Amino acid sequence: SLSFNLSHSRPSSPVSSIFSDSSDRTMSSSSSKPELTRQNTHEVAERDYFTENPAPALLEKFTEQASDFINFHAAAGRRVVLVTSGGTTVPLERQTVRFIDNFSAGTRGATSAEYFLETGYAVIFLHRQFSLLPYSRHYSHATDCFLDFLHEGPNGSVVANEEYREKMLKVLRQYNSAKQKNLLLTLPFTTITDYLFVLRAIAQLMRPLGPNALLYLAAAVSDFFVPPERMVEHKIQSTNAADTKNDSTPAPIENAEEETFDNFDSSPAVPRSKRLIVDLDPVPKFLKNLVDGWAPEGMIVSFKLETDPEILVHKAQYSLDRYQHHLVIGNLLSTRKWEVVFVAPGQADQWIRVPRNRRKKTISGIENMVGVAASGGEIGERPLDPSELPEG
Ligand code: PAZ
Repeated sequence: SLSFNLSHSRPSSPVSSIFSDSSDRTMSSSSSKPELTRQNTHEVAERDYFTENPAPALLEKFTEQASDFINFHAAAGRRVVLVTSGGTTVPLERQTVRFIDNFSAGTRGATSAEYFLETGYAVIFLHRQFSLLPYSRHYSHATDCFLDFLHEGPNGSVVANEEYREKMLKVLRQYNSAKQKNLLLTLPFTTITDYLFVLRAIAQLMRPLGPNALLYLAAAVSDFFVPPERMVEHKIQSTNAADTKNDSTPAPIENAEEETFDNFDSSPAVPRSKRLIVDLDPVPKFLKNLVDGWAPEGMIVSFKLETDPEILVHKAQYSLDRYQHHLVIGNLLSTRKWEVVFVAPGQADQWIRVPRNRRKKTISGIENMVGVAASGGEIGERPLDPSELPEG
């Protein structure tokens, strides 16, 4: 079994480690209280982001639901985990036709939520709308249509097919038990801004839980977005046909040779006027605000996804140093279903992987991974070699 000790008290964050890069020093050079200035920078970013961007329509309702849920479990002395799951979208228009998205299906989050429930946690599942949910995930996004699990029984009833019955009954019982005991609250988000508003509200509500609060941040959160002042109201047009709607004279036909070209490409095949150039700002990094302000006593576990094995551990370590939380779980896009690396303060990195004989290329690979991390599995000091992975 795994021996990975996570101390609940966070490492202290000395000023020297807060000011770890030169840009931070520049920001603080005029202040006699540098740590306050750094703190203010995060507070200002938070204030600006949450005043300039629109709150989701259901924020109040979600806050009320989460508050009731947390109070209910706090009264019972139960531990509560906030699991975030799935990808956030970045809308390109206010009346959104197009948006940028990412690959995450919510497998890690939905699977982990089931394991947390099994261990006695109450779970707030903050997930991308229509991504995988605990329990229903076994059927909703399966390769076959969920109707393939069923057939018509006597007297107009619907019956599970024999071969699925045992597992379905088990999953159904677990699901009903979680529901009856009010142990699972599911709240959806779509955009990056919706996500951040609800995350902040719930993290702040969890504050009174102290060390009984766990924040498990598995959502794939966009690093870039279109700020509100640059977002157009209507669908972005690909021609100038709409310009002529109140005008009887036809729009001039563009002569590609007369166009000015942008500097992204020295010999572009398509003129700039016909391209869609998307200009994104960085999303402020709110992990510092979360760790220091929103839920300072909670245990905070973040995930780090990379595609380049050379930088994964370094980036996980960097995140830990910068935000001073409890654990970063690193994973690579290509191997995330079979192994992760745990990076925690003062401990050697641990690669935890599904044993070779269970490393099947299936949609539920993450099931194995989360189960292994919860109950034991292969532990290593280095990432898997590609030859050790299932084919395909
Ligand atoms: O949702 P999924 O199971 O397809 O993928 C899980 C994951 C890779 C999004 C998650 O393990 C993760 O690394 N989340 C953090 C991503 C990041 O912002 O770096």
